[in-house]
Amino acid sequence: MPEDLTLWYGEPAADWETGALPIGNGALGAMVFGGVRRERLQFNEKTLWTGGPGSTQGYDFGDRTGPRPGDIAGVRALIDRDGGMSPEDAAARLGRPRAGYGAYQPFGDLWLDFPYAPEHRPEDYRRDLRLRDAVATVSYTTDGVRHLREYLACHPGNVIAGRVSADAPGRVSFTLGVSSPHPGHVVTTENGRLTVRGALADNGLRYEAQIEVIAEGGSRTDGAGRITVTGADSAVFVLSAGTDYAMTHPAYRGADPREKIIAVVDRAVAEGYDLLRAAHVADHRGLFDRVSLDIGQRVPDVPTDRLLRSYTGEDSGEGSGGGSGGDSAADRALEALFFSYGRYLLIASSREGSLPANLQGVWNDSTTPPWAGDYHTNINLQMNYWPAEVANLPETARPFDAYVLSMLEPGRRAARETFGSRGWVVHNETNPFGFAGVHDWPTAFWFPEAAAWLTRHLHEHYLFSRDLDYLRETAYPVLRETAEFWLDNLHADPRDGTLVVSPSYSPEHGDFSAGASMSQQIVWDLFTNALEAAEVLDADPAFRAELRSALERLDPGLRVGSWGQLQEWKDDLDDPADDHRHVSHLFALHPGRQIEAGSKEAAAAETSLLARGDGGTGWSKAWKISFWARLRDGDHAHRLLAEQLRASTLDNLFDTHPPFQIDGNFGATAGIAEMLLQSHDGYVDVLPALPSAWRRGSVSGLRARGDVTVDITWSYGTAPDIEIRLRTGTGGPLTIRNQVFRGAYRLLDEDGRDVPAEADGDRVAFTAAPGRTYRVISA
Ligand code: FUC
Repeated sequence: MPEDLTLWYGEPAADWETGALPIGNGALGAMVFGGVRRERLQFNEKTLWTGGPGSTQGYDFGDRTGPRPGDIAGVRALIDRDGGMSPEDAAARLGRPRAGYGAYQPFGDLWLDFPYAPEHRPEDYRRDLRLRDAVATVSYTTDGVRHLREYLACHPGNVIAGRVSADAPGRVSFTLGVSSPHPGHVVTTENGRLTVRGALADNGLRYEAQIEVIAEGGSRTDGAGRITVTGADSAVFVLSAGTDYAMTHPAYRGADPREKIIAVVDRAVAEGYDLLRAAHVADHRGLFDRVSLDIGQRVPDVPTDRLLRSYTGEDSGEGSGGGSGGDSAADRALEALFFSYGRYLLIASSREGSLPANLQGVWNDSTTPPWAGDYHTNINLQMNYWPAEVANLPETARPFDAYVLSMLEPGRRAARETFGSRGWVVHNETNPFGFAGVHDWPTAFWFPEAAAWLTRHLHEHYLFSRDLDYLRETAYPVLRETAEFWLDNLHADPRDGTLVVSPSYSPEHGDFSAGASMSQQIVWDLFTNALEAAEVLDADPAFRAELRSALERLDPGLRVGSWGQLQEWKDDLDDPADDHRHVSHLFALHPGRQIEAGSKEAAAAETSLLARGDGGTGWSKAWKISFWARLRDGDHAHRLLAEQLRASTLDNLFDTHPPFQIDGNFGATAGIAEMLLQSHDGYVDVLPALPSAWRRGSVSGLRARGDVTVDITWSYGTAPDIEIRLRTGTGGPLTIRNQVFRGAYRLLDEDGRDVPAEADGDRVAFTAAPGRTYRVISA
């Protein structure tokens, strides 16, 4: 396990978005600035939202005022007649202004003021974020004394904690205060504990944070809204925060947070910082350490902002370790760090017991964040969870499941009232208050396919884990219900009789039409997954028959157009000069599995991708890494990763849309995993898209569908040298693909015995026993 997975800087952060460093435990998050005279920790609690029930603007989940089944049929008829409809016209007919939708809110700021004179200059300043520990530190020397602060967000304890220390006794002095951007909040101080309490003006949501300061040696005094530590050897603070939000429809309110927060802070104080820290590091490493990646990196002794600025993405040649293009081993270090950072951020922003990671994970400093800091479901929320399974963090996706399940009830009502159908629906974007309706922004209000796209994640969890109870009890019921929505809503295209989605809108691009490729591909994916799940469970034969016949009539949404492109719409309308950031019609390539590498549709997808180019927003580049990986073009995938690092990554390695939007971090981590391991096509594809810049390396702990954990060590010199270790869970038939099977190799069991296998070109198939380790080595 490389120890050097650290982001570090030689100065305090000047800016929240680009410089401060994130810590989080899923529910709580903080951005650490690392100032010397004035430290700022801007903090969040993920349920602090305006909008929803009780909003002064009024709130109706988006459904009561939404379109009616008749409106939708009317638009469908017009599309049948005219072949399409402009987004403006569609929005005028189907959209409705939205009220009380709300936005994710910052909670407040913790300030630590240190009594240094203004002209004071610290020496040897450093702040960092150690990804393996999930601890942020700030250190500097002043008057010969080394000062150290560290901060962490502990999931087991549900607190943010910090420790301020010095290497000489009695040298720790500061005043801690708290501020909140929300009018009407009240701060009180008692026995070293600050309490911030209030209710949001918009919706009455109650919030509270408590921060206790404990000094070792010296003195602690309560002031008005602040606590001062003087002459201590060290001091610790613990903070917890919460709201009376509950993920329960329709009220979305639970108990006042106070009692829980008191208990949580009391417990943390009683436990003490050392135990808290140990529990935190153990908990974090239990997840983080499962995967490690070595792509030939050598971490140079330069701060991360400089590492980023000197990044070229180039491969300066075997063994040279540097060249005209820059230091390639340093480039590899940034890439490996970026991969691990995505895993770190997912652990920090998505843990059981809170909402899923939103557009900014859990970190937000604005009362009017971009896109409300919400759950966009036409790519963004899904992308957040792409790394969860393959990068061996399935626990982080449980908040996603809980959220999807919580959307069923409001989503059913929206399906019934607006579509007159079974199933459930959610569109382009949603909030924590069951918003299942539409708004009226023409290019981003209509996307009923979102529910199916969300549901595929539940099915994927089964594929990776082979957890039949989960499939039976959690995934399948949702798959079934989502499929029912589309069984009720598909429309026979009068042009050719195929079943199409109509009205259909390829996200944020072009006109409304019938049967846009992405719509069709998502429905294909949903029906195929639901059918597969029902077969595994041997459930619902009549439903299976219905799905099979619908799949036969379904327009598959895969058409090769006049310039060899994969068509985005049923009609051949694609413009080869168009570089729009959404490449939605490649859903079938990734995350879907309808397009197989090497097929004519894959070639068409490649033509489309080349035309769209290597630009785009942060998330767009991240998605393209996975597209190219699925096309097995490792160099092009790597080029997109390089584009993302060069032009869509901030100094704190946050992805930028712009502005900061976390989906690209997660999408890039998933894309890198996709370059190293794929398993969507019924076999474990080892190093399917290895770029030439990663000639030598190893990765361990990635997960493949079929409940398999994979470690790979490779070296491509004159002859490829590879070792693949597969650890099986449930076992069963297993097929592995890699170039090694074309040459001399051995497949061995744990005792070093050859395993009988069937070889076919670049694949071997064998039956794996449960809970065993198998090894493939090139001979
Ligand atoms: C989708 C994208 C935008 C942005 C927004 C949050 O609508 O098209 O680029 O990422 O989500």
